Amino acid sequence: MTGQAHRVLVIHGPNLNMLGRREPGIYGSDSLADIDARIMDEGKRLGLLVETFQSNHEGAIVDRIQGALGTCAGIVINPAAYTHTSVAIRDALLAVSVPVIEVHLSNIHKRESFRHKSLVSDVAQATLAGFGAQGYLLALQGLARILSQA
Ligand code: CA2
Repeated sequence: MTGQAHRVLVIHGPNLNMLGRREPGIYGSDSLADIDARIMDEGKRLGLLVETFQSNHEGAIVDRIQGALGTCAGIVINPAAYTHTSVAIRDALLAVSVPVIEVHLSNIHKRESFRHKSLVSDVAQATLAGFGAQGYLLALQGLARILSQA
Protein backbone atom coordinates (compact mmCIF):
# COMPACT_ATOMS: atom_id res chain seq x y z
CA MET A 1 0.00 0.00 0.00
CA THR A 2 1.25 3.52 -0.75
CA GLY A 3 0.33 6.81 0.91
CA GLN A 4 -1.40 7.30 4.26
CA ALA A 5 -3.55 4.59 5.80
CA HIS A 6 -7.25 5.41 5.82
CA ARG A 7 -8.82 6.01 9.22
CA VAL A 8 -12.09 4.09 9.73
CA LEU A 9 -14.54 4.39 12.60
CA VAL A 10 -16.56 1.34 13.71
CA ILE A 11 -19.60 2.22 15.84
CA HIS A 12 -21.65 -0.18 17.96
CA GLY A 13 -25.02 1.05 19.20
CA PRO A 14 -27.02 0.41 22.38
CA ASN A 15 -26.90 -2.90 24.26
CA LEU A 16 -24.16 -4.34 22.07
CA ASN A 17 -21.91 -4.10 25.17
CA MET A 18 -24.09 -7.01 26.44
CA LEU A 19 -22.98 -9.36 23.67
CA GLY A 20 -22.01 -12.82 24.84
CA ARG A 21 -23.91 -12.40 28.10
CA ARG A 22 -27.50 -12.86 26.88
CA GLU A 23 -29.38 -13.99 23.76
CA PRO A 24 -26.52 -16.04 22.22
CA GLY A 25 -29.06 -17.74 19.95
CA ILE A 26 -29.67 -14.45 18.13
CA TYR A 27 -26.41 -12.53 18.53
CA GLY A 28 -23.75 -15.22 19.07
CA SER A 29 -21.62 -15.99 22.10
CA ASP A 30 -18.65 -13.68 21.41
CA SER A 31 -18.28 -10.65 23.67
CA LEU A 32 -17.95 -7.17 22.18
CA ALA A 33 -14.26 -7.20 23.22
CA ASP A 34 -13.77 -10.45 21.24
CA ILE A 35 -15.44 -8.90 18.20
CA ASP A 36 -13.46 -5.66 18.51
CA ALA A 37 -10.22 -7.68 18.60
CA ARG A 38 -11.21 -9.39 15.33
CA ILE A 39 -12.13 -6.01 13.84
CA MET A 40 -8.74 -4.53 14.80
CA ASP A 41 -6.90 -7.56 13.32
CA GLU A 42 -8.83 -7.32 10.07
CA GLY A 43 -8.22 -3.56 9.91
CA LYS A 44 -4.47 -4.16 10.25
CA ARG A 45 -4.55 -6.86 7.61
CA LEU A 46 -6.30 -4.43 5.23
CA GLY A 47 -3.96 -1.53 6.04
CA LEU A 48 -6.71 0.53 7.70
CA LEU A 49 -6.41 2.55 10.92
CA VAL A 50 -9.49 1.35 12.78
CA GLU A 51 -11.05 2.83 15.89
CA THR A 52 -14.06 1.25 17.60
CA PHE A 53 -16.69 2.99 19.72
CA GLN A 54 -19.75 1.73 21.61
CA SER A 55 -22.43 3.79 23.29
CA ASN A 56 -25.91 3.26 24.67
CA HIS A 57 -26.70 6.95 24.09
CA GLU A 58 -28.02 8.43 20.86
CA GLY A 59 -26.42 11.86 21.41
CA ALA A 60 -23.02 10.30 22.16
CA ILE A 61 -23.21 8.39 18.88
CA VAL A 62 -24.16 11.58 17.02
CA ASP A 63 -21.20 13.39 18.67
CA ARG A 64 -18.80 10.60 17.66
CA ILE A 65 -20.05 10.64 14.06
CA GLN A 66 -19.61 14.43 13.93
CA GLY A 67 -16.09 13.96 15.33
CA ALA A 68 -15.27 11.84 12.29
CA LEU A 69 -15.78 14.85 10.00
CA GLY A 70 -12.52 15.55 8.22
CA THR A 71 -10.65 12.80 10.10
CA CYS A 72 -12.22 9.49 9.03
CA ALA A 73 -12.44 8.18 5.49
CA GLY A 74 -15.31 5.82 6.23
CA ILE A 75 -17.69 4.54 8.90
CA VAL A 76 -18.97 1.05 9.73
CA ILE A 77 -22.01 1.25 11.99
CA ASN A 78 -24.35 -1.13 13.75
CA PRO A 79 -26.84 1.38 15.13
CA ALA A 80 -28.65 -1.47 16.97
CA ALA A 81 -32.16 -0.37 18.07
CA TYR A 82 -31.50 3.19 16.83
CA THR A 83 -31.47 1.72 13.30
CA HIS A 84 -35.24 1.75 13.43
CA THR A 85 -35.84 5.09 15.17
CA SER A 86 -33.01 7.60 14.86
CA VAL A 87 -33.37 10.48 12.43
CA ALA A 88 -30.50 12.13 14.39
CA ILE A 89 -28.01 9.35 13.59
CA ARG A 90 -29.15 9.29 9.97
CA ASP A 91 -28.69 13.08 9.67
CA ALA A 92 -25.23 12.91 11.30
CA LEU A 93 -24.11 10.21 8.85
CA LEU A 94 -25.33 12.35 5.95
CA ALA A 95 -23.51 15.41 7.33
CA VAL A 96 -20.14 13.63 7.49
CA SER A 97 -20.51 12.49 3.86
CA VAL A 98 -18.05 9.58 3.88
CA PRO A 99 -18.92 6.03 2.79
CA VAL A 100 -21.02 4.27 5.44
CA ILE A 101 -21.47 0.51 5.74
CA GLU A 102 -24.40 -0.63 7.91
CA VAL A 103 -23.96 -3.90 9.79
CA HIS A 104 -26.44 -6.07 11.71
CA LEU A 105 -25.49 -9.30 13.44
CA SER A 106 -28.94 -10.76 12.81
CA ASN A 107 -30.97 -10.70 9.61
CA ILE A 108 -33.38 -7.92 10.59
CA HIS A 109 -35.69 -8.88 7.71
CA LYS A 110 -36.35 -12.33 9.21
CA ARG A 111 -37.38 -10.82 12.55
CA GLU A 112 -40.26 -8.69 13.92
CA SER A 113 -41.75 -6.26 11.39
CA PHE A 114 -40.60 -3.21 13.42
CA ARG A 115 -37.01 -4.26 12.64
CA HIS A 116 -37.59 -4.36 8.88
CA LYS A 117 -37.37 -0.57 8.52
CA SER A 118 -33.91 1.01 8.75
CA LEU A 119 -33.44 4.78 8.71
CA VAL A 120 -29.77 4.21 7.84
CA SER A 121 -29.90 1.79 4.87
CA ASP A 122 -30.64 4.40 2.21
CA VAL A 123 -27.80 6.66 3.36
CA ALA A 124 -25.37 3.71 3.51
CA GLN A 125 -23.28 2.44 0.64
CA ALA A 126 -24.12 -1.15 1.65
CA THR A 127 -25.85 -3.14 4.37
CA LEU A 128 -24.78 -6.51 5.78
CA ALA A 129 -27.29 -8.37 7.95
CA GLY A 130 -27.28 -11.92 9.23
CA PHE A 131 -23.57 -12.82 9.05
CA GLY A 132 -23.04 -12.39 12.79
CA ALA A 133 -19.74 -10.79 13.80
CA GLN A 134 -18.25 -11.71 10.43
CA GLY A 135 -20.41 -8.91 9.00
CA TYR A 136 -18.05 -6.32 10.50
CA LEU A 137 -15.06 -7.96 8.81
CA LEU A 138 -16.87 -8.12 5.47
CA ALA A 139 -17.82 -4.47 5.91
CA LEU A 140 -14.16 -3.50 6.44
CA GLN A 141 -13.18 -5.46 3.33
CA GLY A 142 -15.82 -3.65 1.29
CA LEU A 143 -14.85 -0.28 2.69
CA ALA A 144 -11.14 -0.89 2.00
CA ARG A 145 -12.02 -1.60 -1.62
CA ILE A 146 -14.22 1.50 -1.93
CA LEU A 147 -11.49 3.68 -0.40
CA SER A 148 -8.79 2.22 -2.62
CA GLN A 149 -10.86 3.18 -5.66
CA ALA A 150 -11.69 6.73 -4.47
O1 CA2 B 1 -28.88 -7.59 14.56
C1 CA2 B 1 -28.35 -6.55 14.98
O2 CA2 B 1 -27.14 -6.36 14.95
C2 CA2 B 1 -29.24 -5.48 15.62
O3 CA2 B 1 -28.73 -4.21 15.22
C3 CA2 B 1 -29.10 -5.66 17.12
C4 CA2 B 1 -30.02 -4.76 17.94
C5 CA2 B 1 -31.46 -4.82 17.43
O4 CA2 B 1 -32.26 -3.86 18.12
C6 CA2 B 1 -31.54 -4.57 15.93
O5 CA2 B 1 -32.89 -4.68 15.52
C7 CA2 B 1 -30.69 -5.56 15.16
C8 CA2 B 1 -30.02 -5.17 19.40
C9 CA2 B 1 -28.68 -5.26 20.04
C10 CA2 B 1 -28.87 -5.84 21.42
O6 CA2 B 1 -27.77 -6.65 21.71
C11 CA2 B 1 -27.88 -7.50 22.78
C12 CA2 B 1 -26.83 -8.37 22.94
C13 CA2 B 1 -26.86 -9.27 23.98
C14 CA2 B 1 -27.91 -9.27 24.87
C15 CA2 B 1 -28.95 -8.38 24.71
C16 CA2 B 1 -28.93 -7.49 23.66
